[in-house]
Amino acid sequence: MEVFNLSSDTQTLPTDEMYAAMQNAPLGDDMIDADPTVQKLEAMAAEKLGKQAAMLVISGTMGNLVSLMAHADPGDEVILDADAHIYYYEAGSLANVAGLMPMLVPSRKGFLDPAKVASAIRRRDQHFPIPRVLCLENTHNRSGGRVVPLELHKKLCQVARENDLAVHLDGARIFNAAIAAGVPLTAYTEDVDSIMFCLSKGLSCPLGSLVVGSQAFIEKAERARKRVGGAMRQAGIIAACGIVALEKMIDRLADDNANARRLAEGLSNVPGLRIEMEFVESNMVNVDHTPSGLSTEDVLTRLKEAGVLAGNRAPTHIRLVTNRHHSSGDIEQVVERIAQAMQGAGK
Ligand code: TLP
Repeated sequence: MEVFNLSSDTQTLPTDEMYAAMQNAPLGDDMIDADPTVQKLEAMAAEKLGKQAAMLVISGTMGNLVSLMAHADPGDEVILDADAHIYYYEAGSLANVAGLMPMLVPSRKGFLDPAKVASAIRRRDQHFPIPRVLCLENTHNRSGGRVVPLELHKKLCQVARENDLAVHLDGARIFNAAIAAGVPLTAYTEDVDSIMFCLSKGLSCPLGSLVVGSQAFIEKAERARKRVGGAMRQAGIIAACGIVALEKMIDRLADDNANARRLAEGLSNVPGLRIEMEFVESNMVNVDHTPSGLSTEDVLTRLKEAGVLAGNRAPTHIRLVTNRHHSSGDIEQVVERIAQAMQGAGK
């Protein structure tokens, strides 16, 4: 039986063109005198996002971490959503590696309220840590890939600006966001100081993320990358895939977004499952299985037995993420298999 893996878009495998690019990439020692393929990728990324410079890192987690280390000193404060990936899924590196204080502001399903952010920013006073950075995330992972609208994004940046805070955008899936919002990518990047985006998700690279910002910021981030052991040697092997990704893999993310919508529509008719359709905006679907009366583990096991792998959002949800390995026909099959697997559960 063919297995459909919708646990994450991190499951994507390199394209044939990526394998060929890896083999043919000119290489050098990036820690000493630069790797030409890395340099080419970094220049492309900076240009695409409308910034001066970029830096390749091995993961999104490292990209977020070194960005924050470049923006703030130990003891300083970072304002972020309690559901932000940086806070929730990055092993506490914000605190235990960078030494930064999180100031949590609850979001409404991924949407931060500018007024709440403003009131969380403490004045300069010796009693308080110094607030330095506001972290945004788009698409917003824990809310099921929601796309923060441009108007709200800009308001949040303005609040940060008015209060002398830098803005870091965790844009692991920023291309999915811009495509879904129907705006140019730079509309989301022009007001922020740094962006991390991932090559290793829908863009299909085996690994790698980019940190993008001003020249001065990237110089600081390079130092932070070195401190955490992330400076690399012949990293052109990775960058070669990234170049293919930026040239060929961005536009097709619209298919992943459309397939997630198709999937959500199909699953909304399955007894035992509930989906908030207005939150299905990019390539993810958070599915509430509460009406089924089953535990998350039980739902995941039923799906696995039916050849569908999903992510765990216990205790009430599973997560399904579409990627380039799923055709629209596959999505129909996935819906059928899930409907079968859930038979007998719920009303
Ligand atoms: N997200 C992964 C898991 O960690 C949950 C996934 O499968 O979605 N920012 C955002 C918004 C992310 O979704 C992720 C990865 C990261 C940062 C971290 O990237 P990596 O996994 O490359 O360290």
